[in-house]
Amino acid sequence: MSHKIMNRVTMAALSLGIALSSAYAAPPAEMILNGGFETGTFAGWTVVNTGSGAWTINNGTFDPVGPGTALAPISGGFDAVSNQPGPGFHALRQTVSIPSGVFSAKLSWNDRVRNWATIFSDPNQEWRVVIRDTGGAILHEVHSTTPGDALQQVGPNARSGDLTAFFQANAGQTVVVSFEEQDNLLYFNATLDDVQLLVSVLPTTKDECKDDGWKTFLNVNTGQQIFKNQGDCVSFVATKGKNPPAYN
Ligand SMILES: [Ca+2]
Repeated sequence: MSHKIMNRVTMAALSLGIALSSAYAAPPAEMILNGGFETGTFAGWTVVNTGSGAWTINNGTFDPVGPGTALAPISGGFDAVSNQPGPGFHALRQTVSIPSGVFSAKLSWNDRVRNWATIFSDPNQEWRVVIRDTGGAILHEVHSTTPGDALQQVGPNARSGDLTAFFQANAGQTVVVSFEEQDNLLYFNATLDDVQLLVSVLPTTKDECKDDGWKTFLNVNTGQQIFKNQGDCVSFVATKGKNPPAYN
C-alpha cells in the first residue's frame, strides 16, 4: 500500500473512530480528494464552468454577484460557492474507479442552496448531485432540487446518498461524481463542502480478518460492523462468500 493511499485510509478510519490494529485490515476507503476544500484550492476537482459565472473558493469573504451575501465557510477555512451574472452551468467533479467486492458505499456532503429566482426548474434552475459515465451520460441521481422546494436553504444542509447498489452493479467501472448548479432564471448560489465517498470492500484473505482486522469491516451507511467475530470473517473468506457476514 502506498503512503498516499495509507494516509487516506487512515484518515477515513480516524473519521469513523476505528483503531487500526491490523497490518492487513482494509477499513473503509475515502475516494474523494480535498472534499473539504481545505487546501484553499480546487486541487483534486475538475471544475466545469460554461456560460456565465464560476465556482469560487470562499474563505468567508466571498460576496457573490446578485443579492447573496458573504457567508462563513460551512466547515474549516474554506468551501466552494457558485455565482454568476447570467445563465450558466457549474459543476465540481471527481472521477472514481469502482472497486470490486463492495459491501457498502455512501456519498455525503454539506451544502447551502440560495436560489434567487421564484422557482426551481428541472434542469435549468437546479442543484443536483449525479453520477455520470465518462462520456457525460447520467447513470444515477443522488440528489436534486424539485419545483416547490424552499428557495433559500442556507443550512448548512447535511445530505447523503447510499451508493451501495449502484457500486455493486457497476464494479470495475470508472464514473464521475458530479455536483451541479444550473441556472437561467435568476441568480443561484450553491455552496459545497465536506464531500466524502466512503466505500467498504469485503475481505479476500483470512489475514484481513486477523489481529482484530474483522472489526474494521463496516457498513458505511449504518456505521455498524458486519462481522460478529474473527471466525465469522474467516468463514466468509473460506467459503468464498457462501457463508455471509453475520450482520449484512
Ligand atoms: Ca471546508
